[in-house]
Amino acid sequence: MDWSHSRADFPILNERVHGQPLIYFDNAATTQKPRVVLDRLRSYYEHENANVHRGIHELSNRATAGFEAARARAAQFLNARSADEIIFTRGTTEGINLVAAAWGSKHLQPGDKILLTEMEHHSNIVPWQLLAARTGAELLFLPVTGDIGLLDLTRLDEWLTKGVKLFAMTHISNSLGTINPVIELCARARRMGIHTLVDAAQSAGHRPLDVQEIGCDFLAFSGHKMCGPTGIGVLYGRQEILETMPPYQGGGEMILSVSFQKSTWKNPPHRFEAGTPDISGAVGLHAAMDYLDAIGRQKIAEHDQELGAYANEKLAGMKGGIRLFGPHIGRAGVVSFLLEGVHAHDVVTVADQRGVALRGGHHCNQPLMHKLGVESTARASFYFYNTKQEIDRLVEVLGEIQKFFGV
Ligand code: 7TS
Repeated sequence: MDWSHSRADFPILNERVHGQPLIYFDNAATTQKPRVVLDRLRSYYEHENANVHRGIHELSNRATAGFEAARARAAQFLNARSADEIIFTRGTTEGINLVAAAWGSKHLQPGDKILLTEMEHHSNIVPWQLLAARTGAELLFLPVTGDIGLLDLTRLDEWLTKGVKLFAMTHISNSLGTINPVIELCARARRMGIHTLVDAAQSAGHRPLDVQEIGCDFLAFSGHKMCGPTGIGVLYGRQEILETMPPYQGGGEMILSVSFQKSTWKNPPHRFEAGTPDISGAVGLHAAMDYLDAIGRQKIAEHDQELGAYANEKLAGMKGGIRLFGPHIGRAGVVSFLLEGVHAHDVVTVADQRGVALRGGHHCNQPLMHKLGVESTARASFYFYNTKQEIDRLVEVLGEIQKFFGV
């Protein structure tokens, strides 16, 4: 497959930074946006902009049609049974907070347990800590094994015990590049009557996702990590569970009737979308989903894995000390590493001077970093518009950095 056509769809990839051609390797933080998404945002504001659901005038009808078409498209993108299972959020973080607040406060008792893994992003830890503090529930963490960063599945049944009410797991680790077997994890939880939530922030837009095949109860993702705009995301929730949940926030759009003392609310998904939503974000996300499916998510997944494996192999082959994190095979397009004797922030700062955008830090995985015995790593994360030549350039730049720091 010739990926140079896709690359040409992204105007920003022609930028120069510090006088150098840009090599954008920070896709786990956010991806770049193709022209079709930028054009869709512009046409929305030029021809359709109004508030949704409330008006009877033509523009309001156009905006509502665009917003609800995006919901139906998201349902199709995830193979949800119905568009009523799709809630628009600000992103993965808000999706998880919504479940913690609305599902958690209704269904959790003191002493109940929530199972997470040691490789979770802070956004799949902190909302549960807040919920635990409110309800008296307890958090458990499924261990990760060593630097290769796989979940210890041999011990999973020890953790899927009676008191566990929810198992929330990341699909792909944003710092290790581990791809977790979510179908198996959800099936094993379901057998024990435990609900499941999949954090798909790093997998949506990178591989096919089918919530019925995964068998999860909730799944959250962010539009901005898959070619869509910032500020929009999706929470999938199984309909019969959404119906049991009280609202997350109160306000306009989510009510049936309001009196001074009391309100009644709409059915899901509107019950969970108080206030004016990110309408342009939703229609922009619709364009992003169409764009990704025109390329093919399976092809994107294969390309990601090829780039991840290539980078892993090239970095492992570097002279001088380098520590690599994450699985050696079957990894996603995310590679974390440390050059011996050079702080991750210094690596990122010097790479930036050469036009290479990396990320250095704890990647919102502080407990995992602690477990690995490091404070931070440098990370290169890829998307389909990246090339092996760019990875070769990264290796060259890292060699220059080693020389510069005399290591
Ligand atoms: N879950 C995972 C696995 C993530 O990687 C991220 C963001 C989030 C949740 C939160 O997504 P948000 O869109 O709600 O912020 N990860 C990263 C990252 O790796 N670098 O910057 C953000």
